[in-house]
Amino acid sequence: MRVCALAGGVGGAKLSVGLQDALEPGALSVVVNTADDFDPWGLRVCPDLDTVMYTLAGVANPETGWGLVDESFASLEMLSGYGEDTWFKLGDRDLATHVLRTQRLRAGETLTGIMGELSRALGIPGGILPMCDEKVSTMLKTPAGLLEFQEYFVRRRQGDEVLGVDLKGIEDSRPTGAVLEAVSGADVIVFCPSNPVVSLGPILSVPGMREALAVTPAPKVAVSPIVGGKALKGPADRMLSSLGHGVTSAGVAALYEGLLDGMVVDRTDEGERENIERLGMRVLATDAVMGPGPDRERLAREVLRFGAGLKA
Ligand code: FO1
Repeated sequence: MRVCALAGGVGGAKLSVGLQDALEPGALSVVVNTADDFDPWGLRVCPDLDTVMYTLAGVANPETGWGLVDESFASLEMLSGYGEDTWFKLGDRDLATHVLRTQRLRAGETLTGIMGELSRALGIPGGILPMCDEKVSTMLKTPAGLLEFQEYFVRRRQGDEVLGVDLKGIEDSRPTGAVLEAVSGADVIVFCPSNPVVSLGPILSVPGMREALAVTPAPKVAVSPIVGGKALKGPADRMLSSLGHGVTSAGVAALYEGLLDGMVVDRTDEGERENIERLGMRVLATDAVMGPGPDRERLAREVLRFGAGLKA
């Protein structure tokens, strides 16, 4: 079975590693949000791509979910000594990824090609696919003005109310050939439990992506990132609320209306079944909050079984 997953950062990476463990080597492609990318000190940093890559390679920091395990921060301390503001914690080993990626981008290689090489070097059998090769930047409208995503997320600790989302550059982007192949060749498509606004939102906003998903016959299933009215991680609940969406699994399902055949929700949200079914989706209520280790593969297998049965 070939599977194409759509993912943001930490939450998407968790389910992706479960899918990788549940599938034959090479059967998983993960299409990853790149609208969080930015360029501190002139280096192209791609937080969601790297989070997925490090997690699938088994080298992610298990405490934060992002960055590398056994990391040191001597370079950052040196930058701080020069008087630089070091609010974004780039580790010494992580820096190697950004240095190499930046050098290769400047040499004219595509982000897709570079991530393919880096992830193969780390021993990942499947594909880690940027949503597009063009630069797209999430800009958030807040009472404090327009904020770049990492400024909002890391520097200001998600403390600002989000009043709007602008995806700078999205109109000039398009799904890569690798993304289109992964979508059209998949037997099941999985929307990971990532933030529907700023993680999966940008992927679905790449012109042509919704159409590619709509025409492929594979069943499409999402895992809700909202459980009992709260986000599993990050500011998704507050963002959904301030942008006028329901802070429920049904609210998330509404954002994916017309695209999905099924939605996996936590047992806590069994009561939302009818609201979701009204949107034309089937519902699986299970233990959708992933614990560590094998729990990820357990949920991945349940999602795949549910997905595969949807069009049978
Ligand atoms: N998240 C933080 O909360 N603080 C950090 O200092 C930080 C550094 C960082 C470095 C590299 C990387 O790939 C990710 C990093 N993240 C950090 C995570 C990341 O910025 C966010 O989790 C995502 O952008 C949201 O999906």
